Parts: sequence; C-alpha cells; structure tokens
Amino acid sequence: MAARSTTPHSKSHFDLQRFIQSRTALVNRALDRYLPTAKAKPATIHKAMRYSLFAGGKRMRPALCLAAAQACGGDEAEAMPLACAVECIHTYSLIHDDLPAMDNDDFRRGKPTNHKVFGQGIAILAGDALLTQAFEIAARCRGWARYSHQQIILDLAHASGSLQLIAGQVADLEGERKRILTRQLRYIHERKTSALLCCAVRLGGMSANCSPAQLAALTDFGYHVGLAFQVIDDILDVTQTTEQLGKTAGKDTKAQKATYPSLVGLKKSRKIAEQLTIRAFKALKMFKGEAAALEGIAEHLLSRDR
Ligand code: GRG
Repeated sequence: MAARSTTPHSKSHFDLQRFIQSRTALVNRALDRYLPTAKAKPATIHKAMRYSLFAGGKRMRPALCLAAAQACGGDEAEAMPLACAVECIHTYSLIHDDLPAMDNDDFRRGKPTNHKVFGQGIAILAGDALLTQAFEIAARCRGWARYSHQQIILDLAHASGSLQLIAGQVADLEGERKRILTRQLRYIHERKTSALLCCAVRLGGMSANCSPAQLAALTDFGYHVGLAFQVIDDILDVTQTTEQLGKTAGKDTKAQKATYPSLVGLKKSRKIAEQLTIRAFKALKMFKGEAAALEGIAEHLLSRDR
C-alpha cells in the first residue's frame, strides 16, 4: 500500500488493534451511561435509540476524536463526551438515511434497519432524539481556555447542519440518476462524510486545548481522511458482499448514484483514496510522533474491508 511507505510509525510501535478495541469498549460504556435506559418511559423510543446505537458500528469517529486528544497531549476522558456526541449524530444520520424516503435500506450494522424493527414513525423520532441527545452530551464537556462551550457546540452544529452533513445528503439525493462531475461528487463527499469525521478530530484537539496551529493541522488531516473514507466506502459498495459490510451492498449502482468507481473506475478510485491518505499523513508532521493513533486509524481506514 503506497500510504504505508510515508507512515512514520511502523505497526510494531503502535498497537492499533488494541487502541481500537479498548476505545470502543470505553465509548460503549460512556454511551450507555449518557443515554436514558431502555426502560425509561416512553420505553419504545429509548429501545429504538439504543438498538441502532449499540448495533455494532465501527466507532471510527469516536476513535479519531480520542486519538486527536492524545496527539495534543490531552486527557482522553475529557474528549469522551464529544466523541460520544459525534457517534450519536452519526447514528441518527444512518437511521434517517435508511428510511424509505431516503436511501431505503433494510439492513444496517448487520441488523434490520431501525424502521424495519420499530416502524417509520419511531425510527424518525429515534434519529431526532439521538441528534438532540448529542448536544445534551456535548454540553457536558467543561470547555477549555482556548475553546469555550459555545465554540464546541457551534463546531458540532455546523458540521451536522444544513451547510454540511445535511447539504451533502441533499446533493446526494438530488444527484441520483443524473450525470455529475467529479467536482460535484467531491462537494457531496466533503459534506455528507468528511464534515462530521473532521469535526470528530477537531473536537478531540479542542478538548486538549490544542494550539491554533495544531487545530489547523487536525482540520487538514480530518478533511482528507474523511474524503478517503467515502472513496473507500464507494469501493466497498461494489467489491464486498452484504454480509461483509453489514449493510446492503451494490446500493449505489442500483440507485444510479455517481461514485468514484462509477466515474473513474476501481483502480483510479483506490489511487485517489491512497493519495488522500498520504495527504492526511502529511498534515500530522507537526505532531512529531505524538499522532501514532491518528496515523494508525487513517491507514486502517484505507485498508478496511467493511
Ligand atoms: C435529516 C431526514 C434527515 C436525514 C439526514 C444526513 C443524513 C440523513 C445522512 C448522512 C448521509 C450518510 C449516510 C453519509 C455516509 C457516511 C458514511 C460512509 C457512513 C458509514 O459510516 P461507517 O462505515 O458506519 O463508519 P458504522 O455503521 O460502522 O458506524
């Protein structure tokens, strides 16, 4: 893999598997604490929220958030509410994305989609509730000398609002069955995928009271990793099975959606994902060895098979 040759850390120095496993366990425990219990009334909505949240997501956004805090010398526990808030927003977006009025999918995270189990009304409300819950959780962070509560909440709201995450989804919906250019595809990827991923990285840095230069580097890293993530997602959609992905494979082709593989082919798409990852590595130069977890995750996201 081309990206590996530019990675300053070999896998022998950093145990990524261990990092991901341990942080996933911590994030799951924190999410369980932050959310109302499944018995809290009305139980249906809390069961539905928990159903999708604990369905087996890869937890890559929280991992990136915690890794960014680590890279800036912060305490990962301080970043935890922000890591969990991003995961709640991500899960809400998946629940809504799967609805019949959107991407109409029956399968997500290896299980029937939320609306298949709870019905469309509850699925819409579960998504809404997770979005709201995210801001309640984020409000629990303490705020830092350089980054106030207000700035943290603004960052999260901007990434998930109508100029970013939602804008990407709108362009995605409107682009179906249309011929679009790579420039327009990049616009969609920047918003529907990269914005929230980048926000996770930025919030991790902010929780460590990072310097403005560090925040700029993390933003650069998050932007490029986010784009690479979606290119790989497009590739996996046409190369993997539904069982491997835990979500319906081949959906993009069926919906006649423009993707990197459909526009430039699989080989060039892989090259683009590698180049974006190399670009992301370069952004981490200033961390001089403190960003091993971020580098490891970026490399893992490039070579992932689900
Ligand atoms: C407001 C009605 C309404 C809908 C919002 C914003 C939105 C719907 C959907 C977001 C669009 C979307 C699904 C983008 C794709 C991002 C992506 C590649 C998600 C998959 O992420 P993974 O692979 O998933 O990290 P897991 O399940 O592992 O967490």
